[in-house]
Amino acid sequence: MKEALSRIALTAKADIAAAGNPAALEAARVKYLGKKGELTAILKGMGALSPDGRREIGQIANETRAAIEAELGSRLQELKSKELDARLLAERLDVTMPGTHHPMGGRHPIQLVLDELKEIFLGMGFDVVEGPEVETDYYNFEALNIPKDHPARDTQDTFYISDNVILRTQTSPVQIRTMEQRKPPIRVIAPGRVYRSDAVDATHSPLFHQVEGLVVDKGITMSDLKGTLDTFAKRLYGPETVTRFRPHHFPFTEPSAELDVMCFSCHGEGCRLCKGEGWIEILGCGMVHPKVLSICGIDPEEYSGFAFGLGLDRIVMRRYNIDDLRLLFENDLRFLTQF
Ligand code: 2NM
Repeated sequence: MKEALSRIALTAKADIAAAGNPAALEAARVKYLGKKGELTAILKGMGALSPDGRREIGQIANETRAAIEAELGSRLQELKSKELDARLLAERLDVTMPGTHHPMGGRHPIQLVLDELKEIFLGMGFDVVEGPEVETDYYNFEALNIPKDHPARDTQDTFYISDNVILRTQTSPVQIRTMEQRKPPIRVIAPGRVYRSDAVDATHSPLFHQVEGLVVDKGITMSDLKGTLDTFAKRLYGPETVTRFRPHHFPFTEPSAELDVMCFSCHGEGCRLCKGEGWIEILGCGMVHPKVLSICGIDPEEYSGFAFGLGLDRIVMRRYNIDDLRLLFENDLRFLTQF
């Protein structure tokens, strides 16, 4: 029995050392100390021994058991700390590593300038209104007193979806809808995308942006138009800005004019920026035609109004010194991140 015990001590020691994980270690424990274990079998067999033999073997058996338990305990500690080391290694976090870069979006230059224009007109008591980009012939042309034979209606110039449905060529239909829906006093600007059948080049695009404005009330005159638009030009380009109104023609206004600002680069001398003119055209305007007011259900005997329209893209190009309109529509981040 002594021999059996020392053999058990040796094989147990080897099994415990070989156990690579807690489950294997538990199997080793059961193999030696479990109810049907090898050491347990020896203890059970001790009944057949003499009292002296029982004392002797019992002592050795207890020492063997204590030794196995001690080895199991220290091996378990060893396995646990190995497991922890492995986890720490696997989950290692290098807090000095550079973080993941999440690029921030920014506003498009067209939006930046539009926000400036909105701020100026909101400050003068205007509302911002919007309307559909797909319009009917009626709102885009008919209600604006644009006759059937007007060149703007040519299929060469306008995108037709059907005979009566088109992509709007200006944001004026939004002003018409506003006059139908609101009672004067009306003070609105209508910014948005507009479409014309143009080939793309450095100064033309089939999609561009307009901001139109409309004021209707009792006693509105050309002086209100001039004062409002001169103030607008000074807020946009600075208080030293000099403006002039030139007579023009639009079917939907009478009288009509164009507003120029004196070239801020050459102060009227003529240079590259103003193409030798000394002045830069910034918008078209006029007193709303009485026919247009009537069509919208507003009595031209009681009310009058003025309206204006400007091309946003060209103002953006001048503001940021952009020489090619296409840059505004290509969405190249190398360009867009400069604003
Ligand atoms: C312009 C120039 C002049 C204009 C007129 C109207 C409306 F609806 F009241 F008749 N809306 N926009 C207008 C007037 C637009 O763009 C160059």
